[in-house]
Amino acid sequence: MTSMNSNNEIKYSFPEGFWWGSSASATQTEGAADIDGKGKNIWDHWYEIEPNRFFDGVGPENTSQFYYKYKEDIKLMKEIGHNSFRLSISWARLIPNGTGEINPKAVEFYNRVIDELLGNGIEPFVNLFHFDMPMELQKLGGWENRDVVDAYEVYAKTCFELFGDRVKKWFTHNEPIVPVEGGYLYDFHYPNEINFGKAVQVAYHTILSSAKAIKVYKELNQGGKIGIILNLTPSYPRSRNLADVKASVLADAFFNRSFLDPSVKGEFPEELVQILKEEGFMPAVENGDLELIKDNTVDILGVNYYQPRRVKAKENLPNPDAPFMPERFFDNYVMPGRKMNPHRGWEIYEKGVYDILVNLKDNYGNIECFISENGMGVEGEEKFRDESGVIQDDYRIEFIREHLKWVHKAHQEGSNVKGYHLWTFMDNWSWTNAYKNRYGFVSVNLAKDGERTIKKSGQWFKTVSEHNGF
Ligand code: BGP
Repeated sequence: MTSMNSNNEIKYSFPEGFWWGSSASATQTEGAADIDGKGKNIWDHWYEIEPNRFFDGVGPENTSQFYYKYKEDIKLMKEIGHNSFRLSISWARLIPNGTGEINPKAVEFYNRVIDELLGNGIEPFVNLFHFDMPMELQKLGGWENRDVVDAYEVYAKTCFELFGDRVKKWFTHNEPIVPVEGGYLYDFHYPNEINFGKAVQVAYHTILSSAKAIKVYKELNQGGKIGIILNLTPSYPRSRNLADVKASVLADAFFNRSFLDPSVKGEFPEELVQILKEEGFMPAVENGDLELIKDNTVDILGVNYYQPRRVKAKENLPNPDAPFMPERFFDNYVMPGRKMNPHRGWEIYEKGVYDILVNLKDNYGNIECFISENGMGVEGEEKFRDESGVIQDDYRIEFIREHLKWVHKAHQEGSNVKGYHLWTFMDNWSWTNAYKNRYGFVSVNLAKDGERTIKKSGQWFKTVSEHNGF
């Protein structure tokens, strides 16, 4: 068996109760985007006005049909050894206008999903926001507007009150830096602006919203845990030359510590604050905000890790007329000889996951954490399907196994890491990339009404979960 060494022994054994599972998000899996009272979110809207921005012109209307097939899907989760699964609630499904009336059909749906998971011995980890701002709130400026922070607080409280009797792991945001980057710096999320000042305000309001949701959750005393999920891509310098090291420290401050420090320590990285002050980009902060952020930090941290970021000192002086960007302080660096996932064009650097966990142990109070996303996207994965219909994804098994070895080592050295969730359970719709890159343990055949088939990696994962190691 691939999961064991030649003596059939478990070489990498994980602590009792380790969370084995996967993660997903509402907009990427539910489908049913326009029925049963769901309001539009920014993805529905953007697709309506610019379908050409989406791979193969495929939009979010009917993604993977989890809304209809959740029973079948949860059965498959159980079959491949899941004891936990992360999903997100669609804000625009639950509260179609973002504020105001609750959609009873959505309450029914999420109740059924939560109960079905629990009934199958799978703990639901529920995330409140995965890139999907309700359109009615985006019309007001989305996270640029402080009223949206208040609307989010009400939405979060509604979710805790409706589902918190059964859901004991909550997350306020998934990769909150991504809507900042996509929507306000690099043009891959709606509203497609390039405006550093707005990016900072959006980031600040997102952090504030997270602290407010944490406060509300604690006040309700439901006995669970609440955290945030961050993509903590480490920034490695090209060399030990001071200029390269400085470039990596600043890249880290912009892309990791911007959310990590306020979420875990309740404070902002000094280097970043200094740059914002010097360049005139400090966000609007109200009295009491900083205390609120300080007092309401996370209990638990989800870590998403796909690939490292490598940087070097700038080769050229920045153009003073160009819009202000974080890249004013570093250049991206392509390391010669790096290991690649050729099917996605991303570097594979397994030790990165260990470096993140050690950093959390040494510099963030060894906060309780888990790997909330890690995974291997493969374009054109159908070509790996054999005659029996199973995708032979040995490359994914190797990818997961090699990362897990480093997670195991970090745990041996004292990291407070509690689980591993793959991105993702089944192939899903991934924003502008739509169904281009496949990540699932389970394949979804779009030509056959979304037919599900467990991949070889799903079968392998079952043995890992059963043995709590490999
Ligand atoms: C992560 C997101 C996921 C998913 C994944 C794969 O950053 O949290 O939502 O989209 O990336 O992305 P892609 O399909 O672009 O390879």
